[in-house]
Amino acid sequence: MVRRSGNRPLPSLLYAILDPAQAEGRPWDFILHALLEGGARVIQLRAKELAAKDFLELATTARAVTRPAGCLLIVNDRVDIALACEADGVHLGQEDLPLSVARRLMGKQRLIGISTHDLGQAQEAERGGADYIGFGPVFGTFTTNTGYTSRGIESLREICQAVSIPVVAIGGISEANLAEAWEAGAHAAAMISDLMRADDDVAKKVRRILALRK
Ligand code: 3NM
Repeated sequence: MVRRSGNRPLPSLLYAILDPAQAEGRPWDFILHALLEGGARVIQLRAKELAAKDFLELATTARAVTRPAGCLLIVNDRVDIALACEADGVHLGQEDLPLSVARRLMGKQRLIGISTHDLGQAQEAERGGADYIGFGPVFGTFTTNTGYTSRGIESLREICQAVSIPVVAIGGISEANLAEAWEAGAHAAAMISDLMRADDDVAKKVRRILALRK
């Protein structure tokens, strides 16, 4: 497991989310390898449509390749699967297990990220001991219905100034606009569809993204 250091627990500006349901039929293991080859060092597994057994199989396979690559593995929604596959962390939404319960189960060393959509939620997650927050949707997204309108770059900036834990911008982030999220103070930018549906080589795309901030 990768250990946390201070309040910078995410070692990358890109928070890649691997979601097989968004991959338009491309094999998820192919995308996973391409993400790693391109240099992704934080990967979240999101598999809302998979049965627990299948999610665990995916997560266990992903753990086996992310560990030697030095890539953090975060499991979306499922504390049980995060623990079972020895992930580095779990990412929880507002409707998932409460942060205090998740912390008890996950322990101090593993990361817990919380999805937030307004200042109150962001501050509550920080007070509760989250290691980082997601904030969004920053831009319009067709990937999920968060129930929230696009928050915009200025709200992202406000959130980044209001909390001291890392903020991961999410929602409609693409290669074309993620620099705006970084400039607003986001520690990292999360991407699903722009990565899963990349027309060209996913590894090349990740390389191009990481090169934007060198
Ligand atoms: N959470 P894409 S927005 C999973 O605002 C998710 O919390 C959001 O997908 C939030 O990169 C979102 O394809 C979808 O827009 C992100």
